[in-house]
Amino acid sequence: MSVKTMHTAEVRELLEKVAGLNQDAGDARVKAIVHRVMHDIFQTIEDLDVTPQEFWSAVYYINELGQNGEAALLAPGLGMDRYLDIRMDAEDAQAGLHGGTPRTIEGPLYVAGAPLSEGFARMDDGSEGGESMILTGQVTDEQGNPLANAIVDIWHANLKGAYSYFDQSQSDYNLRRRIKTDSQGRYVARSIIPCGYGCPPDGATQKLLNQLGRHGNRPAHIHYFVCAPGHKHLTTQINLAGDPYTFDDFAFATRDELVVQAQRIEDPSEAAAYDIQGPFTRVEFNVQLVSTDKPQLQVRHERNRALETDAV
Ligand code: MBD
Ligand code: FE
Repeated sequence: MSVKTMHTAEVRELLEKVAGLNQDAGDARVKAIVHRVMHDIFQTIEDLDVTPQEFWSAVYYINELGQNGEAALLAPGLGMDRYLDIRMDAEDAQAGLHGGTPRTIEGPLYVAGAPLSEGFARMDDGSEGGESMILTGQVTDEQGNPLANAIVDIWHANLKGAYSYFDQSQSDYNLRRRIKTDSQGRYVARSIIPCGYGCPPDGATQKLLNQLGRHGNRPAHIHYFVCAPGHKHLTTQINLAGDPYTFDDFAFATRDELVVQAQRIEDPSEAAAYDIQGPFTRVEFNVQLVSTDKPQLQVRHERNRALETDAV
């Protein structure tokens, strides 16, 4: 069966009423988006001959996704976060804003208000063991001048790929810290090497990924927000080289410039300098921020975030 009804006056009028186009009340922008999206869904049903059975399974799938709180997890899995980044990169290029450390997606697991310290922070609570990590770097402007007092907001997973707050077995703000750079623009974090993330195997996101023949894994990665007055806010991540998923991330966040090679340090005197017993792994990530006088570009864009109040 392949009937065509999208061209009829009946369907056109239905879509207009659905989106409230014949009403004065409401929001014009929302109406325009809903009108377009519903049109495109109807068009998909027509073009692909979607059956009622297929349609209703999709409706109840959305319920399941919401019940699990996984909508913001499926989004990056379907490349939507990456697509928004592609658009922002293109907007920057069009505005002549070149250079700086590349952005990549925020992901759904940020928690606002992590402890803030100057120059150095220990991020892990010492409860897990694991390989000690010294994560360090310098924040500069495009000319390479150090940016003192930049805020480097870092978060990453534990040895199970789980994030504190969402994983209630971890202590508050475990593996989440904000560090203010020193006079040389430097930050140092002591933590543990994270493991990669995997979507909940019985969750709604993985269920759809299975039907697409895809896995739901991310490589070991570390998230960053970096900001400094007069500069563009940066949302990014680093991926640790050598992870089997480094170039096969279900969330499409890997960018070549953001893959870092960790370095094993065996020298006991270096470990002692950080008060670490035995060998550790050093990860260096330098950040270059792009200057802007536009206040709206100096802060992260709005989005629902755990524990976020007005102050950023
Ligand atoms: C993560 O840790 C993450 O960063 C993203 C984008 C999706 C799921 C888990
Ligand atoms: Fe993550």
